[in-house]
Amino acid sequence: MEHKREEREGLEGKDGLSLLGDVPLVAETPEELLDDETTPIARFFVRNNGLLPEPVMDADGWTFTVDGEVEHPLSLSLADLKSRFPHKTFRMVLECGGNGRSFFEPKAEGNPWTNGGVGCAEWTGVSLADVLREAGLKESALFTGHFGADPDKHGSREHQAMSRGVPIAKALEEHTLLVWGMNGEPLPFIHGGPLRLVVPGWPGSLSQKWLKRIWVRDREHDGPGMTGLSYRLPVRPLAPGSDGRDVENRIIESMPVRSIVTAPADGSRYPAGTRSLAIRGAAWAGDDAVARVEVTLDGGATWTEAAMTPPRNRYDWTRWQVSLALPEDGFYEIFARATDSTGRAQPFRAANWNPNGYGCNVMHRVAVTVGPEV
Ligand SMILES: Nc1nc2c(c(=O)[nH]1)N[C@H]1C(S)=C(S)[C@@H](COP(=O)(O)O)O[C@H]1N2
Ligand SMILES: [Mo]
Repeated sequence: MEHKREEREGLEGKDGLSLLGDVPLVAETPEELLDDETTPIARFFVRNNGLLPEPVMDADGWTFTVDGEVEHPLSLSLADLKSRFPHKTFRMVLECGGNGRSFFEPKAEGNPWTNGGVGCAEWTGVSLADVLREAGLKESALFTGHFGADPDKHGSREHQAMSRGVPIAKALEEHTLLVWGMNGEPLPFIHGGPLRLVVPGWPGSLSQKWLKRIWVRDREHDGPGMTGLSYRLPVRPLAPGSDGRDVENRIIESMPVRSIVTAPADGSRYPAGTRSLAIRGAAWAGDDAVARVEVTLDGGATWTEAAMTPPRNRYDWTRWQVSLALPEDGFYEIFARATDSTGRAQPFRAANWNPNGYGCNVMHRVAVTVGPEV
């Protein structure tokens, strides 16, 4: 697949991203640029469902509201958030629900992500739970609904570009943050600054950018992105290519286990006689932990377990590395397979086909040549 790599409005300061869409702006990160422990802002993917909101001059003056099934509806500025609640910083993976979509056969609807709709940044803000506790949840509080300031892709301000939400238990996790800082800097506008949600482990679409309102609801939220086939998976496995509109489905919660090879880059060439290959990557598993990562050079005939660097905190990714002996010159395909703490591993072939192409966690393939081209 050919991706254009160029500068676009909204992509200033970005380095080497592949553009998947212009309006709305969507750009992913080639796997080999995800080789840092903390993904630099310059390399962090961008996913917009609508147009950009108005530029913001006074970040601390940004306000948002909490209303619905609460005892005391709140209207808070970013300055209030910073001064009234304990600050938290966690390094956490943000991954688009459609990451990996292009590997489904037949093709699924939507942006053709390869493996680069993901990044792992240090997010600074406050726990949404602390703010919801101040608002006082009623017993009827079951779900959140998230609203941002961005107009939809036709520029309409009456229609939300996207408005998703989570069951209250997920909203009350300590790691679900209202975020104003990314990698120690003010949250960049393109990533939702001045204020966004980060709901780790679940589809990135829950992490509302340019956050203006949290509507606490007494039922599953039904904004754009919650109904029909959006961010839902069929309850029973579908035959690839099925219509899928009339089958029972439910919202995606935790994202599946996945690993990427971040070095070497696909297509790398090594001098003849090279007899060992240093391989590195990252792995993550939604709400779960990564139990192990294994690497094969022979299509799965033999596997070698990689060494893992422990994650800093829950929802951080796990960096891994391994050095493999090369028996001779020639062509090698590297596959990395992560397994989560419940024993689920990545498949060799995209499984769980669904019409909108969510949650594809097929193993990443990287081909390298040692010596002259064969
Ligand atoms: N307001 C708003 N928030 C949004 C979106 C959007 O279109 N509008 N896109 C969502 C999706 S689908 C993803 S994957 C993440 C991407 O965040 P990023 O652009 O900072 O990488 O933001 C989410 N939050
Ligand atoms: Mo997304």
